[in-house]
Amino acid sequence: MPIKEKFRKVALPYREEIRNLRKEAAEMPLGEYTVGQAYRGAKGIRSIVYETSSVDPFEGIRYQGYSIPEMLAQLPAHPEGGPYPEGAFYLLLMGKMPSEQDVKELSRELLQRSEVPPHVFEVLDRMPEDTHPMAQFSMGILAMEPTSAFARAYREGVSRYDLWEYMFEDVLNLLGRLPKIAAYIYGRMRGVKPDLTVNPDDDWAGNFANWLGFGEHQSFRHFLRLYLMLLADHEGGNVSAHTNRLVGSALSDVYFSYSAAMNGLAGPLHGLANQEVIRWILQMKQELGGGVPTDAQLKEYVEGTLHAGRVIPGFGHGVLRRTDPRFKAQFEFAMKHISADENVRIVDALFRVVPPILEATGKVKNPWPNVDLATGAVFYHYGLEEFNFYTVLFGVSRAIGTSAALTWDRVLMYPIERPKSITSRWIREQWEQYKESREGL
Ligand code: HAX
Repeated sequence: MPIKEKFRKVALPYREEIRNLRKEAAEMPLGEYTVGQAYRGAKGIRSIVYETSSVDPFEGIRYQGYSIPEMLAQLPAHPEGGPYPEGAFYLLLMGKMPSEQDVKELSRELLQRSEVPPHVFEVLDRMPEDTHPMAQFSMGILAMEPTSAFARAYREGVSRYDLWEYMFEDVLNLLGRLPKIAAYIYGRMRGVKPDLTVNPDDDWAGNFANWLGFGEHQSFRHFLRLYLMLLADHEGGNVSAHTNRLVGSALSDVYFSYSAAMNGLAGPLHGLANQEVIRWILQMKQELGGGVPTDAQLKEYVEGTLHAGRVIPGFGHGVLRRTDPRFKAQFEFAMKHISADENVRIVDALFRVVPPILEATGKVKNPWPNVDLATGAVFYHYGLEEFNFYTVLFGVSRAIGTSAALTWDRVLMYPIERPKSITSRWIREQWEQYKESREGL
């Protein structure tokens, strides 16, 4: 019998057995936490120290203590619109709001570091054109590894106390180069070689918009800044930030760690959800004959998606328990600038229709929109219709926060991460003893 068939006979009954054990033993304490939490992806277990940001389940993210509305009010903004994302990096790293001057200096420094070693583009050119842009992005980042100052310093025996300085060099180079790599990938998707000339009078995100081919489009540039600022950091436990930190904790350099982080961001339950939302909306429109569906049609479509055993993209969260303020900021932008757009109107309708349906399942802990619900509708409206590319934009943003955090990890010399794992066999044994001890009471 083929090994897969043999394994299926073992795996499926075991899955059932563990499903029962998870239910029965969910409340059994594991130290301060429970078996249920261990099985649910360590949700709510405080075991990561992450310096730059923190998520409150009801209020959302705070960068160094500043909420999204506070940042939108206080971060320096470009005259044509949008907070400078470099400002978020400054805030996350330094713990205080940058001045206009701080942001301009940083922007200039990142642009000076934006040159991508030519071999990186050659590596990308060797990949089949239909390779998912996130696979290209991850590969492009990894291809820069030979340029790591941190790896060289480690090889040369630099003291552990000083390694963070080399990490910081890598981080700045990474942030400088990522927009060019992303723009190159976007160009490949459209069969064009982008003009990657730096305009020193433009900001970091403005140059990125130029390289993507949207330089003349003021609203796009405005939204791109907003987007890159909003998604930069979301504390340390989400898949991309945690991966970056975990891999970095082995003293792998930032090219290794951020490439790995991007492989996690590429998952549909995480960053890929931004492409999945618009893909799902477009498919819905096609199946329902186009236009904005009625609420009744939407309800039926959403229920059909659930019955097919799929998730509703753009809703739910591992930590948040209210509508994500990062969604609100994007949605407010959309309602202000492009409220007549069909996809924006569908997002508006989904915001109304989906939460009660998810709530009625009785199991979804957060039925409200997450950060990814409105993104695609806006980029699509502005002509960036290649939705497979959206997660790359997320990836450029996420580098801002995770790199600031990783720099702090090295400054503070946090050790290699190595949480204790347990087996289901061990849990079952503990569970039997626990039950016995409680029966004796
Ligand atoms: N649609 C359908 N079912 C959902 C759901 C959704 N949007 N959100 C949660 N559920 C289900 C879960 O699959 C789980 O079902 P099972 O018990 O049968 O496994 C149950 O409700 C309880 O899940 P939860 O505790 O509420 O949520 P999790 O922490 O397990 O998962 C997810 C959080 C974000 C992965 C989840 O809400 C989801 O799959 N959402 C849709 C995908 C999505 O939009 N992801 C992007 C999230 C934001 C982000 O990270 N962006 O990068």
